[in-house]
Amino acid sequence: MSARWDGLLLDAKLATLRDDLGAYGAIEDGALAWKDGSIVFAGSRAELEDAPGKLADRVESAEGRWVTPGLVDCHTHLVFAGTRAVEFEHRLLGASYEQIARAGGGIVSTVRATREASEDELYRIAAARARALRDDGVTTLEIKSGYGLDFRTERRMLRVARRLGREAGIDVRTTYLAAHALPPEFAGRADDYIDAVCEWLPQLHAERLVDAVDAFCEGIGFTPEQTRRVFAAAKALGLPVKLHADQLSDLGGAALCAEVGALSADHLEWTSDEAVRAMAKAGTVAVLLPGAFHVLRETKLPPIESFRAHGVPMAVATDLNPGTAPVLSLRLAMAMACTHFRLTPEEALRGTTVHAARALGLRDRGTLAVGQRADFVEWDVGHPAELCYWLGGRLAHRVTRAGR
Ligand code: DI6
Ligand code: FE
Repeated sequence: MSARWDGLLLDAKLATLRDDLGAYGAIEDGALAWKDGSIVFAGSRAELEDAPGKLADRVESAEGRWVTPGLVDCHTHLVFAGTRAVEFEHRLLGASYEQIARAGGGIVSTVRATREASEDELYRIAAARARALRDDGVTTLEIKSGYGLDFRTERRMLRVARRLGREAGIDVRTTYLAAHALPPEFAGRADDYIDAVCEWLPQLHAERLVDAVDAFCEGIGFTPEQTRRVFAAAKALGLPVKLHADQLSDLGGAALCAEVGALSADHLEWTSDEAVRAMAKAGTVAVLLPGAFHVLRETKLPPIESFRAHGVPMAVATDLNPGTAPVLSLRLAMAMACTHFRLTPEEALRGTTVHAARALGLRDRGTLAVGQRADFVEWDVGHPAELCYWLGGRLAHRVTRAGR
């Protein structure tokens, strides 16, 4: 086997996001090389030990572009049928998200449409969304179930997510979110439904369809007690957990995440300072979802200052879903994290790379460093802050995943 690198990119400004360097972990006269899908060199060009043509089979120029790690969207619900555009209109006329949910609309209306869709149909719809994300820099994507709420449809959603991972040019991590809402056939019997959710999990896990387990812990979702039961079922199978926590009220979801060692707690608008301290101790990532905050016209901000003060890593994700976040661009979520939550553009970029990877339990991506996966994006920008500055459009010049 040749010792030469597969590829070498020159004339690149690297935003490595390594902590040991300055802002953005920047290396302005940078070179990036990879072999067998992993980064083998990420440094300044002057440190290359030989002529580029001798080092690598393929040498290319980034033409002075900024290069970042591939973006990671660590919280999406992108497999679903139908839209909720009419519900959007109703909300603008004054109905609240909770009122619509309690009246049998909301999540349950997407469940009806998703149950009716075939696997191929769901795949086709979802692939278009995955493509939109990938084309603007996303190389790793988390996808939740949760619009089936019965065994067959939860399974179908997870199968579609797996197929996206095989065929859509993007890495996919799946999350089982059957505890998302109460399906009509279980009306008034939430505890029985949670029994069913826990019973379905081992079968889906045996089919290798589940990488993690999530729940919606909320007044219109499930109680902390019910959430604990779902987490126990996950733990019995050795699966990591995460949670939709403290989005519309403080039910202690983030604190529960810290207690059980969850990968992440997501949303967190109502999270208390005490819970933030517990998250810091436990190493739980705070996943911020400014798209849902924006669409629901929320005013209660997540405790950003407190996350900073206690060193809780903040990730940023689209939450791509038909109800609260029809967000087809991770960069747009980054922009909203800056404008609504006052993250700096560098924090937002760390939030969709190194911290997002950590929210998925992935240590092999999220920075440009030797040994990391060769997932990277060449951007048509003059400064990395532009990634958060432009609203919409497409800035990714080229997206490389595992060196290809
Ligand atoms: N929180 C969310 O933001 C999504 N699910 C959840 O538990 C919204 C899902 C939807 O409205 O369809
Ligand atoms: Fe969500």
